[in-house]
Amino acid sequence: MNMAAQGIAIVQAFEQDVLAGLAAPQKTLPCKYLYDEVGSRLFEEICTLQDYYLTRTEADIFAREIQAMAEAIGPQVTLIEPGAGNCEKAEPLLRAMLSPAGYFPLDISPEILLAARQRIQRRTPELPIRPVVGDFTSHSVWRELPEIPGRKVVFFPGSTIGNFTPEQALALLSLFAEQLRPGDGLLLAADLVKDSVVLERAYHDSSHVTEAFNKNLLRRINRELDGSFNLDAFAHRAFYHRLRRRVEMHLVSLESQAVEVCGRQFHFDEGETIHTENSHKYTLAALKELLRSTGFQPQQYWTDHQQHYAIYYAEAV
Ligand code: AVI
Repeated sequence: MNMAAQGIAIVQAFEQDVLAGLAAPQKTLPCKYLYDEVGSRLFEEICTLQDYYLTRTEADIFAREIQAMAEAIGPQVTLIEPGAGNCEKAEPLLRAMLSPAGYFPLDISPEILLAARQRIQRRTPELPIRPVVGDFTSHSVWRELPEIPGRKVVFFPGSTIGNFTPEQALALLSLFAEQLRPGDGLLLAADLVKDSVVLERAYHDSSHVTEAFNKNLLRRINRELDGSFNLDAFAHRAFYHRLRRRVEMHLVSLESQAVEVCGRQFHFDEGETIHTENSHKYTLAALKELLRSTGFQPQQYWTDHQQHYAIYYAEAV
């Protein structure tokens, strides 16, 4: 599929997913749709917030351990990054790696990918870079990758794995494993279970940026799907669910109301919510188990001194 056709398919999927999600008994919207242009900018702002410890903790681990990670990955490896965005995390890793053989970023946004390719190519003109546009959870996108002769490592930073339910995480890592040969690798970052006050502050920040990020999804539906959401009639809610080990993000209807999307009406009771995101938190043991059960042999992990966050290197078996 070319990039234009992929763009159309993504818009159609948005409409179908929103209509199905709002018709479900627990209204829900897939969190991948939080990232339109404004949403992506708001997420970048979230990453700079004091309350949102994840980004800086991951950055500190990378800064301290990048050499050890590059050694674990080994020489002449092709790095594949699902959900690469602006590819900023891969750049220092590629620089630390010994003679990287190539870089394949996968993302749904062609503009961001192409800008990133230009930037990286300017700095490392000899590195083969092949961006692939599409949803990395779909098998078809992986088929767009050409045959890679040498070793490959899938790089999945940002604790994006947390935004998948345990079943979805199993399916996703199995999908990664299917692309790999024995001895290929996976470098996976995940946020760890911790004090619920710390977790809830990260998703209900004092500057209200996460609130704007969550509500922007309604603004996007209004714009792209002819929606009639009144943003002031919804509130942002984020809480840690101890049993499910996840922070849930919701939009709470502040009144009984009807909303139109694509000419269809949806009723909201006062207090009814749209579940917009899960952010699962892992223990080190659960992470190891997830890797083992999806065809990987965990090799090594790096963490911060508070054990708030972990980056695991595992090899495909
Ligand atoms: C992208 N992802 C790992 C973020 C997270 O922490 O789950 C998305 C996010 N949602 C609210 N704040 C950040």
